[in-house]
Amino acid sequence: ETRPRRRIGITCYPTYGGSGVVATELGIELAARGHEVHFITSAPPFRLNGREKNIHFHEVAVYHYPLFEHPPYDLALATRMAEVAEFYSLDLLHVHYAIPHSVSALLAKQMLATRGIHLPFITTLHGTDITLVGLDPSYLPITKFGIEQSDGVTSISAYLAERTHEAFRIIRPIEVIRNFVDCDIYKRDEEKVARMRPKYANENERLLVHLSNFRPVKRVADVVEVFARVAQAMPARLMLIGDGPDRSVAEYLARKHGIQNRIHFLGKQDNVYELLPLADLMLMPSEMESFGLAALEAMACRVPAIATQVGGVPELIEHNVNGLLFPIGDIESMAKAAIDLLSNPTRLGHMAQAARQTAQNHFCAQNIITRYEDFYEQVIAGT
Ligand code: GMT
Repeated sequence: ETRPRRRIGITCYPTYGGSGVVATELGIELAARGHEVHFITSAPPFRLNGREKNIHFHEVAVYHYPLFEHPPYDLALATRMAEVAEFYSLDLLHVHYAIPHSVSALLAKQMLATRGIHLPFITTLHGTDITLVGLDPSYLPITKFGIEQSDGVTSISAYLAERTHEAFRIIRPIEVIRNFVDCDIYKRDEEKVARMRPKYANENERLLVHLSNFRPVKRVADVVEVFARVAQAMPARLMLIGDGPDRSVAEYLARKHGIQNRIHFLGKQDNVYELLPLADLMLMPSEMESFGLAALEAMACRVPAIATQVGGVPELIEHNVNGLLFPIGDIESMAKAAIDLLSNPTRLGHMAQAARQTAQNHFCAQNIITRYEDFYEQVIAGT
């Protein structure tokens, strides 16, 4: 292996959402390959214990002065990025989620340039930074600017790259590097499943799962509606993993349908790789997913998903092969499909196997991390 070892700064939202998960996992994988990784974030990324080899954490502290109605996080971040980059001689900054991270990185780069230090930065687009937040007219110009000024831009699906080109009228190339999963951690271990599953479902019951941050875009109400129909047709239980604004809606609907004792509200969980393999089927009826990392994590654990045909999801799920896709809000079709599939163990088994195969063949960390490493070299060489 002739690849140079690099010093890389990573910034993300550390505690919430898929972009933070991807950024953290990427940092862990890069460190395992010998690179020196510096997380520059507002809090420690949740999967880190702070003692991993080759990983450093630099907290961005925001100064609260009574005059500031809104503490200037973006500026505090830019300052910390510049300090860390200089102190540790970083080769590159890699920011996840455009707002405000690209603009802070640009400021850091400009601050360092006045002192003769060169610091290129890459922005990875994850989804809502483009589809929701970035399209709010007040955010659009600054998001577009941050993307255009980046030394390299990647997106986690082809859909998102296309969407960014269209909606932001951006002509610069965007490298599509899809999300990944550690197939050695996210897998089904029969012995572990046999031990843990009885805690969540009896042997005669089917177990469904949903994993998200319970924001309206996830349509958690549809999850409960679909499950209510499944639970009427067969003995079944549902694990709801995560927390967020729509959790009370889910609880309300569960009570309304009289199925609250069939649903495990598990809240936020760190080790989802232990819970996902226990399920037979995932429900991901989102209004939008630029990729759908939760479905990939489930698929790697041999759990196929019933999902919506939106955004980048079809780049991961092929209808009737490794999962099932439906229009947004089509609760009846999703429920019918879930009941049919759960009643047909052979078909479910084939789909589970195909789901694992997809994760292994196309989305395993090993291959995708190499794509990032190649892109880093390209950007470092080109700037
Ligand atoms: O979906 C969320 O609520 C979180 C959001 C984020 O940026 O953290 O997720 C986006 O990035 C994930 C990781 O790349 C993707 O798997 C999700 O599909 C994407 N969410 C949306 O596009 C709604």
